[in-house]
Amino acid sequence: MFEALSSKLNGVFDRLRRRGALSEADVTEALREVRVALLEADVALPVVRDLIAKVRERAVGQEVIRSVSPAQQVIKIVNDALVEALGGGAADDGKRGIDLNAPAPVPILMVGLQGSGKTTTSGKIALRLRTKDRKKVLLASLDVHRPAAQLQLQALAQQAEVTSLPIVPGQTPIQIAARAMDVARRELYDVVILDTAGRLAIDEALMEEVAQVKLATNPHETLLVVDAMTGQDAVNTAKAFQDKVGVTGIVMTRIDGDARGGAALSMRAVTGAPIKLLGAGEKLDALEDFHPDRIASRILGMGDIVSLVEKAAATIDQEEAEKLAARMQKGQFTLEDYANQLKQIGKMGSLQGILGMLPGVGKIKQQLNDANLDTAILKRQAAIIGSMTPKERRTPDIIKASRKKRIAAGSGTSVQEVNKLLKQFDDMSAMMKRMNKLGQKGLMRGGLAALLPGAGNKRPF
Ligand SMILES: Nc1nc2c(ncn2[C@@H]2O[C@H](COP(=O)(O)OP(=O)(O)OP(=O)(O)O)[C@@H](O)[C@H]2O)c(=O)[nH]1
Ligand SMILES: [Mg+2]
Repeated sequence: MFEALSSKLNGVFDRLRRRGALSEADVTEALREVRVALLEADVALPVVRDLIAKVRERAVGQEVIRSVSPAQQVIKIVNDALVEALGGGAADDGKRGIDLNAPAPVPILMVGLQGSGKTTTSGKIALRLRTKDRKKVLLASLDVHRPAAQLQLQALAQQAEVTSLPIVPGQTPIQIAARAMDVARRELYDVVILDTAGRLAIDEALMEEVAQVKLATNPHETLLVVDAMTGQDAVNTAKAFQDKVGVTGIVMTRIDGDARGGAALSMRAVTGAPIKLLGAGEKLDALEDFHPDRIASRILGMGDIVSLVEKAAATIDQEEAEKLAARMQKGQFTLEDYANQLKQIGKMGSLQGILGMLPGVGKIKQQLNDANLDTAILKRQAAIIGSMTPKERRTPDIIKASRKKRIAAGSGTSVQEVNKLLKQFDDMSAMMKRMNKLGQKGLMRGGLAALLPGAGNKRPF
């Protein structure tokens, strides 16, 4: 979501780095560019002003200009200011993630505009609480305005393998909420998620309905769901909800789209409410915790290694990965291993999303877009390898014209594609040799770019 902002800021900082010694005028000029970049990313004006003022003050106060690596210092100061704007200050400690620290059943109320993603997010939260936190979750839809709304939540509950409150036609939202809490108390649920009806705009009647449900259920969390794609409107919506209903946290959805990211940066300052979660896709597992420091790193192009490793740890088979690493080190990496790896990567979701978390990837991002790299390609490659004999997988050198034809036919691809895969595998083997030579330290220093066969090469792997 922060790609445009990230690439602009990187441009500014690259120029700063090239300068070496910085004059005060250099810093002022850089800050002017940072300001423009933030405004273009749709960050609210008062937030931009505040952020720039803070950075300027600290940059002067710390005598950046005379320090050893002035550009790095400026970047560090901007980073810290971004983290603060995103709600990373000490005052916000303990306000991240969903707070379940209350007597069970803990009610969570979901509110927001029409189509912002309340129902989907309810399902996502239910799935996460059941699997990660081992909670017994009850989902209840209070949406009596849209005919299929209650069935939609019921279907999501099934997917998440949690219970949904039986639908009783004709009940009011308050009656449904009361019934949900009653069932939850009797059947010893840990958490009750109450999904409310959306509204087109800040509609007084519906707002009143939410306020009443809130009064009746006394939710421990009132989560406002906003669509990141609506930019500043999301911030205005949040402000209105905060003033009229009161929310404990914000869930920002559709960060998988090309939103400019300004809303996320403005939210905390304008509404006073912390962003707690991010929705990054339509699937139920596309829910991320909001970590201000990690987001700031992503914006500044430093990558979000922590999230990447966490994601990998959750999806990749540890034993498999260790075996693979051992074989790589011994130079025994085969096409079979490659097929296994493809499967694991496929499990982690979109490649663009994964690579976006890596440091230094900004520069090759375009390359990746050009290569149109997506999981569909991975599946085709897996099919190609699947059509090979075990011997061919171990010694791909024996794959000549007639074998290529057979493999292409067997996998429903073309000889060209088979050739491409074999070439790619060759490149990979070469890369692994380089990786061994580079060693761990070199890898850290050069980042991913060091592994690529020649910077600027069109082939990403
Ligand atoms: N790409 C993407 N789509 C999302 C995300 N969250 C929700 N959606 C999609 O947005 C659409 C609307 O989501 P809902 O969960 O029905 O929204 P809602 O707020 O409950 O809508 P109403 O109940 O009508 O007010 C659905 O098609 C979802 O799949 C997200 O994080 N990313
Ligand atoms: Mg809904």
